[in-house]
Amino acid sequence: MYTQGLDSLGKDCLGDSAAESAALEARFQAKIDAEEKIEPKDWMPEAYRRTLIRQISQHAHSEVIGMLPEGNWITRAPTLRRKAVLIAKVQDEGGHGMYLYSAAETLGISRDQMMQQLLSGAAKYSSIFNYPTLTWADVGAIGWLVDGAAIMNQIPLCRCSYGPYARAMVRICREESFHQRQGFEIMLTLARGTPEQKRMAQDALDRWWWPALMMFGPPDAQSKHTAQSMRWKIKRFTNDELRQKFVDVTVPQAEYLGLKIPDPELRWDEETQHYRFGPIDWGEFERVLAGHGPCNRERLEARRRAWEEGAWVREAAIAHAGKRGQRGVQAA
Ligand code: BYC
Repeated sequence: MYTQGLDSLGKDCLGDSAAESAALEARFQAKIDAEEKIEPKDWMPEAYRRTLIRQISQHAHSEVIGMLPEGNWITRAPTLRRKAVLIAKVQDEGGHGMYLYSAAETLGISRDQMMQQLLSGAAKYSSIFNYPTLTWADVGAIGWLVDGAAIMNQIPLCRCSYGPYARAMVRICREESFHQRQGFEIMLTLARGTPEQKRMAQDALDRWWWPALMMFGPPDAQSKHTAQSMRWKIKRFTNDELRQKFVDVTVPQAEYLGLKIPDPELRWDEETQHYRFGPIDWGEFERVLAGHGPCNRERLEARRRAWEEGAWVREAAIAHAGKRGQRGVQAA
């Protein structure tokens, strides 16, 4: 539905003279500068469209792949309440993926194409989901740190210049904030539990801290997309700015839990009024992005299997829609 008209807009542009293209671009940027939303049928530069497809589809893939590490603990959640909450959270993540795929479809790419990009390895998904969930405390650490980092990154996306993405993010952020609290509550229970439970919580923090900082992407000096995405108001803050905000809010939370952030260089800087933290191992980040993280292969295998095993559902749904369509035509 949303993609109607995109083709004709594209063709109009092909015929434009350089001066007309420049005028269209200037009008487009003026709209963005005036904080107006860009909607699917509006004219947009091809690079803006491509950037959004890349970011939104990768975001959708991350949500769907992100169901796997936590889904791994549904059968082993320690109580019925924990199990019910975890099922709901994982289901929310599937839902976020669906809104985001729909938002990306408004830019003229199909869900099948996005899925092929994921399964072939052409599209990325968040590095964080290539780490294993070894204990129940990891479910707490994911909620607290991973959803915490996600919120920090995603609240500004509610003001993204592209309307469908911004609107999808409003609902997603509300749910993410609930997810973050349930994770923190698991960590609090463990941190105030037996010495063994506290050790489990500390061990989870030790393993998830640095990968959570990597979620914000490469340092600004190496981020190839940030400058342009900021001009287009897709991104409102740089990767390093968001990483710093996350550290500033999370360190006091760790102190409240009585847990220690695994960074000997971490300290409060009176002058800047921010926490200073030690160097991030960007070599590890690059290895994970290149497919060599602890769980990359397993995650993609699980998605491939789900895609193949779901083929009959997609075929049945298409056949059903076809029959309903025919009946509709006959009734008309
Ligand atoms: N992992 O120029 P840069 C969740 C890539 S899901 C993998 O800074 P950009 C949740 C980047 O794509 C969380 N790849 O890029 C779900 C680019 O490669 P390409 C997902 C990364 O786009 C379930 C290259 O590195 N959140 O919250 O300006 C349970 C250069 O980077 C990563 C989103 O997707 C990474 N960590 O900035 C719990 C949010 N970082 O595409 C929680 C939306 C960078 O050129 N996305 N890369 O091949 C964004 O805000 C931005 O895309 C990023 C990267 C900040 C991630």
